[in-house]
Amino acid sequence: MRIERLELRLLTLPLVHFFETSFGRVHDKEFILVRVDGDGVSGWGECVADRDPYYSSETNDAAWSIITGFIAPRVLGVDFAHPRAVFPALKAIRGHHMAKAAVEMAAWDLYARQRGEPLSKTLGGVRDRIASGVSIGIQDSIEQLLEKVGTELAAGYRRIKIKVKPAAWNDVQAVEAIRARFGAIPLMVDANAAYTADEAMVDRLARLDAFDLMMIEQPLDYDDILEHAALQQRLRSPICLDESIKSVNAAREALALGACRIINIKPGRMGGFAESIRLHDLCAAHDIPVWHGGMLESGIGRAANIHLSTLPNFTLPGDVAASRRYFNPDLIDPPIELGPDGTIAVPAGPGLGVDICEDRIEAATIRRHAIECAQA
Ligand code: OSB
Ligand code: MG
Repeated sequence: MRIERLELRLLTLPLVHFFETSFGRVHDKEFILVRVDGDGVSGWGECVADRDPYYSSETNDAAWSIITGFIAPRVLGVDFAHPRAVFPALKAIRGHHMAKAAVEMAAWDLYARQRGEPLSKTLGGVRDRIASGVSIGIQDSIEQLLEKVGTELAAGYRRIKIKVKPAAWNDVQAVEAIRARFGAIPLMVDANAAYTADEAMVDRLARLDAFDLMMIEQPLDYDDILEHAALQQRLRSPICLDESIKSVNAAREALALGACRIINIKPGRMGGFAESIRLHDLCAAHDIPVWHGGMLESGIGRAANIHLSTLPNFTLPGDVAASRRYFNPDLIDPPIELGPDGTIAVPAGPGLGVDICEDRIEAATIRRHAIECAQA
């Protein structure tokens, strides 16, 4: 596989509903799309960096400059026997996993399309449908939150995750109200690192712990594995790490110290599919179940997430949900839909297997840049 041309675009798309986490509320999504071309075929990758360095230190501006200045020169015109060779070829560049992933995942799509096989097959997947859950942001009131939970349960989603933070009614009262209204539904919370390890905060987490949660996601700081290990000792609920698992090495540390019992895999955070597969395999060897996280992706990144979710150790429902929760219209047609049993079909065509609406991409593009291989 040889990439002859790489095109970057920055897009904005309005969200169907605002999304609020412990670091703020967003009404639209700004992201980079990467298109790579080789042998008359195109591959697509969606970058999950954001406008702001809040979930991660990477921003769209940083990713743009790293891709054009450092990643593109290391992949353009290079003969890769397999897309798993792309991440190692970028070793000289430290960090910037989301920038690397956008290009690496486009290379996997290109390779799978050139072979005429669905990406799930290239990645080693074993399923043709994936179990789907939802991530519900912080709302304006408990009543609004309960209404959202009711809507998503009625749609058939297999588990509900709510965002929490240690303020007002945004954690213990919210969970208490959901349990009172909906009973023993599969429920979990995601704090996006909003708690600290001091006694008052740990007490607050211990109160959440009493509600039979499937797991508590990333309660403490994004780079603090030691405190998560101490906290896991005090909680009955499994801790699931998201932000803290920035590499396979970080996961090895977390598992060795007992900092979590579940891991959320996001290929953007890991630097692409190859590192995500290594993380998946490491977790399987330690009997640690994994699920696929989400970053409010458009249909392009969403399709990629669906393909990766078909690997065998993705045994818990992930944050990969239907397009209509995010964008209307989406950048793909037909959009990703939820079946009545709370599962999503894995696209069967070559590569991502979805029809990309280039006219919609064009309309949402605010900046673009193409780089061609010198001898192409
Ligand atoms: O922590 O999982 C997270 C969205 C943006 C940034 C971080 C996270 C999330 C989500 C949304 O929880 C998942 C989704 O529905 O795509
Ligand atoms: Mg999370």
